[in-house]
Order: sequence, then structure tokens, then C-alpha cells
Amino acid sequence: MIPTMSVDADVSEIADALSLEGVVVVTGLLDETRRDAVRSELAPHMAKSQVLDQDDPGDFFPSKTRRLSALVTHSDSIGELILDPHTQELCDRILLPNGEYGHQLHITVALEVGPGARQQILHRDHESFSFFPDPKPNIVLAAMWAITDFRADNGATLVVPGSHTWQKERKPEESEIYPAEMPAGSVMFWLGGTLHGAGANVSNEWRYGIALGYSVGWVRQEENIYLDVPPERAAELSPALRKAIGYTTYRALGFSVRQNVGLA
Ligand SMILES: O=C(O)CCC(=O)C(=O)O
Ligand SMILES: [Fe+2]
Repeated sequence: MIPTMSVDADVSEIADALSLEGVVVVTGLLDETRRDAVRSELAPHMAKSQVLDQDDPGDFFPSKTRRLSALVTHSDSIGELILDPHTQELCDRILLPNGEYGHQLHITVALEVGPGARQQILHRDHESFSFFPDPKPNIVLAAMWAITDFRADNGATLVVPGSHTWQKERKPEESEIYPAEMPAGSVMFWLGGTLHGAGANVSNEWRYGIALGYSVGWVRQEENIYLDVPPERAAELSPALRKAIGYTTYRALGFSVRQNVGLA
């Protein structure tokens, strides 16, 4: 089962469920006005995303899906999601023990799963950190913001609770895989070690989610944020958001002539 809690739940309970199961859904985090704002800001860029009709079963991304990254460049309201207090609190609790000088934004992607899309390959988001034996320490935490409802039939993310503690070789039984069904405005949080992937969409609607990943401040970010959010764009952001996306230092790491990246 995927633990589900409301936004009013105590954040320590949310963090405990996330640590225990590797996944938690929190409902009621984003109202319709704010969902519409972020979606409409991204729409012209999302429209340029190429939708493949022909599926390659080995491809990480199934056909009939739309994807867009560099969300900080494309949207002003995404900052509010990135800095969401629940998310930041969960990152503090789960990532700071493995990187006490701070965490950072790791990746931003809008993900639309269209009718007829197959299931995505189940994976762990921290696979790139292959240096660490499995189960790896918590280096990555991810959040999926449901912009539309997520249902089993429209491609809700499939998750294997508990799989963050598994050895790499263990494969999930069908009965261990759950769809993260949640109403629009909810957020699913999961750990870098939790097996998951977009579900198949057998409905006739598109499922729209925004995935925001976070990592400990001493690893390379998955998205090349310094290229995708260049200094000119970074200068337009609030200091808190600029810092959150990685324009900051982690002890000696990441210094810059640009005033340790306050950008003066
Ligand atoms: O779209 C989804 O539900 C999950 C996507 C995902 O896990 C990924 O692209 O890494
Ligand atoms: Fe993923």
C-alpha cells in the first residue's frame, strides 16, 4: 500500500511514512488556480515536445508521452513548487543527514502520458550513483505533482513500496506494484531507491505530472541546471530560489567569481 496523508498531517508523520515505505502521497498541496498557472506557462514549450507514435520497448521513455525539462526557465510559478515548505522539510529530514551543508534541485520535468502509452520500465532515480552498493544511502528525493488526477487507468505512477531497502537483484511480484492514485493537487514523494515508473495509459485522457527531484548538495545534478537556467535567467529569480536550484556553494564546492553566486 502507498501511505496517503492530507496536507494537514504532521510533517514528521509524513517523513516517517516516506522513510519506512519509500513513498508517500500528500493530498491538497496545490489548488486549481495554481495548477492552471503552471500548466499554462509551460504549455507553449510543452507543445514543442515531440510525441513519438512508434514505441521502442527498450526506450526508457514510452511513445505517446510528452516531456519538458528546464522548467525554471520556462515558468515563473514553478518556483513556488520547488520551494514548497513540505518538500523542503522532507528534504531537510531525509537528505541533510547525508549532506549536512545543504540539498539542491536535481531535476525538473513535466511529464504527460497519453492514451495508449505503455508502462515505463520500473527504475530507481538514483541509479547514476553506482559507486554506492545497494541499498544506497538517501541521495535523492523526488516529488510528483499531480496536475491532473492520477488514476490506475490513465498512467498513474507505479510504485513498489519498501523497495528502497531491497538488494538490486530482487524483482517485484505483480502484487507488490501499486499505482499512485491521487487527485489533482496531490504530491507523491519517493526516495531515490524506490522502484517506480509511469503506468500504462488505457484511458482516453492525458495524465499530467510535474516531477521535481532533489539531491544532496555534493553530487552532480541530473539536469545541467547551469546551462538550462543560465545566469541571465538566474538573476531574475528570488535569492531563495536561485540558491535552491544550485547557485550556491556546498563548503568548497561550486564557488564562482559571481560572488559565490549571488550573481553580482
Ligand atoms: O511519469 C511518471 O509517472 C514517472 C516518470 C519517471 O519516473 C521518470 O521519468 O524518471
Ligand atoms: Fe523516475
